[in-house]
Amino acid sequence: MNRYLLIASFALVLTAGAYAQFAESVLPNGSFEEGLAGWTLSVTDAQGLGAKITEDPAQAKHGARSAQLDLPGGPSTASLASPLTPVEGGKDYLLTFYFRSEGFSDTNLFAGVNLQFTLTWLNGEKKPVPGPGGAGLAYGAVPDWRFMCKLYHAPAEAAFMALSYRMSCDEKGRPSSAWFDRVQLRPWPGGAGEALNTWVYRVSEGTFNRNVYRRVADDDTPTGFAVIANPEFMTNSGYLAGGLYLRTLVPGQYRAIFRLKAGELPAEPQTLLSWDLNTASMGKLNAGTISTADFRQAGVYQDFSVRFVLPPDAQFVDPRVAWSGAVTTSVDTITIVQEKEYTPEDLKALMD
Ligand SMILES: [Ca+2]
Repeated sequence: MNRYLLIASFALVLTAGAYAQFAESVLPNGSFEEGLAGWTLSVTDAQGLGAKITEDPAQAKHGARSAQLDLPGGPSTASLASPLTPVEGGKDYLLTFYFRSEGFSDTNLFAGVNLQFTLTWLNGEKKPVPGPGGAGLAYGAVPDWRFMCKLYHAPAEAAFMALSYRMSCDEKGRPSSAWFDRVQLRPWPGGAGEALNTWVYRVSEGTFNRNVYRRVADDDTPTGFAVIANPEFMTNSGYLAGGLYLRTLVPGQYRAIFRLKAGELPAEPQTLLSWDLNTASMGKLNAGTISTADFRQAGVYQDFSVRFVLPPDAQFVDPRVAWSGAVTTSVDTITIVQEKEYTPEDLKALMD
């Protein structure tokens, strides 16, 4: 191969690499183009109201079909579980899907009809293992297809994942339907990206629940202040950090860094806190827990870095920490690092 050809092929590799973060989905028939093949349906309808799960050839966000769950009002449930999808334990995965709904509630408050998604992680013997779960979807009707996006860290023992959508209606619920399409679970490459932009927020300046926690002097922080949760003085309630409501972040890839200190590290590890990256319209972009076992040393600040993908229309991102009430915990800063700003091509790869 001559010199010029070499240069040309190198350039090609670079171009391909710019979008390589979007791997193929490992979840089979996520667009329901093969109908409900591979999915497991379960309907409970003791009164014979006509609850059902069908493929819908009239409505689709991707391709020509979607899955439709129908509850005609009255006590009934319908659930739709994905094929068992092979995953690699300890790796990150990006779950994305579209849904829309009719009926439900006019007020966004619960009116007898509930819709949620859950994740079940299973080991090589297909036995469930603990891991990050799903969330409730909107109580109010969502007339237009809504994009959902969430980054998951597969438990170390996981070999499979199953996603399921569950809809339920009680005696007060009105007739309701929900549609799902383009369900994707994409392996997400590991490692932190380069920092394009970095924003540091000091929690002690006010983004915490002041009714519960206190701002205290702390010589271990650059500002000399931190917010503390101490089991001697308070019980578990309220956000130890939260309320930033970041509205200026553009769609892209980010990491959030929670800077935390644990007062002591008990011999028997305990959950110190839970964290999440909450949004107005699409729930939590990522969520998890931190245990005392995750700290190297008691009384020393440590950074906990978590990644998230921000699609358009999230309205805001609120990085939050909820204390578990057991061990004295201090929080210094929340840092947001932008690793990649999505181009229109990236958004197309994420959302199409
Ligand atoms: Ca489809």
